[in-house]
Amino acid sequence: MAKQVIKVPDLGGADQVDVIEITVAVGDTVAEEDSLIVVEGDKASMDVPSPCAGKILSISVKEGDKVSEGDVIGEIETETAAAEDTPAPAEPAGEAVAEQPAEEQPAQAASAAAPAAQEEKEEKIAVPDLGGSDSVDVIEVCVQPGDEVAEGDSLIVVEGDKASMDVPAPFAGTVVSIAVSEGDKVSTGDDLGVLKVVSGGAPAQDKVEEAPAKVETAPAAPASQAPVEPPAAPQRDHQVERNLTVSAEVYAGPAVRKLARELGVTLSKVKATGPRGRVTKDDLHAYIKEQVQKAESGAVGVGAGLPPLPEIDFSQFGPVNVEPMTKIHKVTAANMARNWLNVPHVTQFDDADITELEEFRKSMKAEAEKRGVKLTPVPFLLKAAAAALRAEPSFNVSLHNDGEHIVRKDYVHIGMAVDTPKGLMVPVIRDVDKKGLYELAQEATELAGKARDGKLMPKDMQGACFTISSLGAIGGTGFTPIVNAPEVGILGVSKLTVKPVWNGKEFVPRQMLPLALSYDHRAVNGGDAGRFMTYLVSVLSDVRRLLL
Ligand code: CAO
Repeated sequence: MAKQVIKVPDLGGADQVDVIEITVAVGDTVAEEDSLIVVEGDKASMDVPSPCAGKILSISVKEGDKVSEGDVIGEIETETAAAEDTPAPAEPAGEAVAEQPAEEQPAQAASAAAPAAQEEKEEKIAVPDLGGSDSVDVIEVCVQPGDEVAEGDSLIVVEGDKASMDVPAPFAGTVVSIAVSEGDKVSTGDDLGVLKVVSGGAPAQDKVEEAPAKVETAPAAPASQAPVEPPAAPQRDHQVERNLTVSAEVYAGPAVRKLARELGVTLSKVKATGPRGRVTKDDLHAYIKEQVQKAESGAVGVGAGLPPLPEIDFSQFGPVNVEPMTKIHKVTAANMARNWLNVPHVTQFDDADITELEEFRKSMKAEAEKRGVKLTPVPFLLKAAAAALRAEPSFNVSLHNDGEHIVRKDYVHIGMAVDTPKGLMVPVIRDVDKKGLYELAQEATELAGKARDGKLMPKDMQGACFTISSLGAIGGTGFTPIVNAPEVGILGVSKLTVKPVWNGKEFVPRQMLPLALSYDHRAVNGGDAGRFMTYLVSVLSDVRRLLL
């Protein structure tokens, strides 16, 4: 048995990188190449693998530390006889990496040396030295003809078995053509395309010669060949940026990591299907698609980072019958979940004294029937709500998608919740403020009939500014309706009851209509809601106000 000091290997020129993860603990037995720590530079992360199999004796770094090449990571007790014979190297683990000095690396430019003149010139570019690995996959083509690139910008990303790297532009210029596509296999010296030098100065073809990026791709590379070979000079940064991250939890390339960061996806949640458990771009897309589908279906627990409810087999408690939900039911479920989660709801309550309204309505019933309409409280509610929306326009708005504007509406369309055998539907009555009670009664009856017969067209259910949900004919003393976003308010109407009301001298029986006004507190303040409700109640209590 022998003790060996483990040091930070060559980081491809990057210094003072952050230790973002310690993947082993003292006492752990590790195999060659098992990840010890994960470090992260400005743009990419990489693991530092164990140079040999053995038992971790100590760890000298902690998460959050900054490390550079040669810093001590810890100590390992080697297991093998060979290791025992070998004195613990004092060199960094990276020392074990097969060094390939820059000067030994072949020039990759397929073109002639660049002229120093100011004239524009097209230059062929070639795949640089891949560190002895041939036939690596092109996993990303980062540019297209016409793109302007700066020296060092990524042209393509290639990936071998263990690492990926970008192939940077050897000089600034305009991409004339790209000779490879995603999925191609390329080797050192292969034609990559043509770059046109942007302006004065030689295309630094010599830079490619000086600094060919390298990547270790051999799947069976011994531990001593860490996944990162030290490339020469300036392009080493790019190599480090593109190294795959291997950690106990996630194995993914920089491009996938970047995309995950942009999309706010926690990579550890993504099911990996790539070689050796690598998370691929397709995996990421599949994960996002799944999340979107779940969210759209209103699946419980999806959204707002809520933990999902456990699946329960109800048959264990008694006989059950599992039936498919109707399409309307599913859409309603998704909408309700979305609105409930997105809209900060407040619900305000009041009772409207509709004793006089009821007297008037009943007195008009016969006449209404002669006209072929049924005069229920709903047309009055529609008319009163329209008047309130005009009087208190703070409710006749929607929040703009950009989160920075309010859309104020100069029309008054009101949705009416209809209970149908297939589920809840909300047809919309247009320009309610411009229509009379008979017209509204007729339209409400027609739309409710269409809803129940499944004959509503999509346009019949669009464009509402506000919704009325009346459960008056069904019963209940009150309920808190869910705002139907992008509307910002909804009125829940419950069953009219006769209540004793104090008139200053005595209690008198009055017909009181319970109202519940839910609103989106992002758009509407309590004061607005109070005014809206007070106005609405005053109109319902004395419908003559509608004439004012
Ligand atoms: N209190 C007491 N009685 C009421 C009432 C109330 N608030 N509202 C209506 N009524 C009475 C009507 O006057 C009518 O009685 P008459 O026949 O004696 O006149 C009776 O109840 C039945 O009315 P209706 O259902 O035929 O018509 P409506 O205009 O009241 O309602 C509609 C139309 C489409 C709103 C209703 O049929 C409906 O589907 N309501 C359910 C809405 C719903 O599901 N909301 C919940 C959505 S989830 O938030």
